[in-house]
Amino acid sequence: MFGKIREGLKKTRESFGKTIDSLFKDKKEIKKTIEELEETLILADIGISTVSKLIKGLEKEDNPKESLMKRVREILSSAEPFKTQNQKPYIHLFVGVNGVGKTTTIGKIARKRSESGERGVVAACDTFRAAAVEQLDIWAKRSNVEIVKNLEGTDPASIAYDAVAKCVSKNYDFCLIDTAGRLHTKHNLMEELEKVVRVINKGLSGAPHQISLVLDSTTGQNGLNQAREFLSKIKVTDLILTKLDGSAKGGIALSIVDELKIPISYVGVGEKVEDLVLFDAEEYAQGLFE
Ligand SMILES: Nc1nc2c(ncn2[C@@H]2O[C@H](COP(=O)(O)OP(=O)(O)OP(=O)(O)O)[C@@H](O)[C@H]2O)c(=O)[nH]1
Ligand SMILES: [Mg+2]
Repeated sequence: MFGKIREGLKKTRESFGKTIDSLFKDKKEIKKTIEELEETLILADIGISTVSKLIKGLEKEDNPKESLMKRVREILSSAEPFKTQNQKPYIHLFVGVNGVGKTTTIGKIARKRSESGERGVVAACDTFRAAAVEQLDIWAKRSNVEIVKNLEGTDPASIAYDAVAKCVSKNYDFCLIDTAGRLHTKHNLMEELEKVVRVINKGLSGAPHQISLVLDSTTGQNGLNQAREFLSKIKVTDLILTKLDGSAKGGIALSIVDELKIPISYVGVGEKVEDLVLFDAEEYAQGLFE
């Protein structure tokens, strides 16, 4: 059976993998091949510094394609894999720019946790759009979890606080906190996020246990810039790469791991509840090529 990550990488593989294959099959001068390879890697949204690592001295290798695949594998497994801790309640915060897939990802995780017998809440701290709360409400019902949402005039931090307090008092297993999409360049919104984190920590020492930055893989290198900004403001623990199924820019995962040294925890490969899978460096590397 083919894995979901491989399936999600179909578009990337069709442009990237196929080009690389034909590059190495053409009996051209190896120098020329490496030059073209460099271009292909950059076009697949792998940043320049990572590309340099991938191609350095490749022409001297006995089997350049094999060596390239090995290097890709090494880079993808270079960040310490993300491990969920066993805290109860487990407080998990989701952040990211607009429309990347935060709410959908929360819905998927809520369902998984609920199906495995855990009890918990989702917190609708997106107070900008009424529709955002409704969207989370639908997921909550589908997943059979409670939702904590705003009363008139409450701010995101106080909703997060209420949600955490509820989980503590009811001895729940998890709390998934949704936030409004925000541009990483908007200073006041980033400050609001810092406040949410602070207030959660007041509600439960050591929390949030996980802060996932959700990135849309179709945005490629721009996602890397977003990540840098978020990382400079809050303690992001891991990245969730969504919409891999619609993206030919799956190469971005290499830049993320190589440049930010932050693990990818999950990969989103579609809109349905089952379309969220744990990141697997080996399957990802393989899926880029074949
Ligand atoms: N194809 C595909 N679509 C996805 C994936 N994840 C999310 N989406 C879709 O992306 C769109 C935006 O998802 P949301 O979950 O609303 O994104 P968000 O980050 O909560 O957006 P804001 O709250 O507006 O910032 C929706 O139409 C989702 O169905 C994925 O892995 N693959
Ligand atoms: Mg949302």
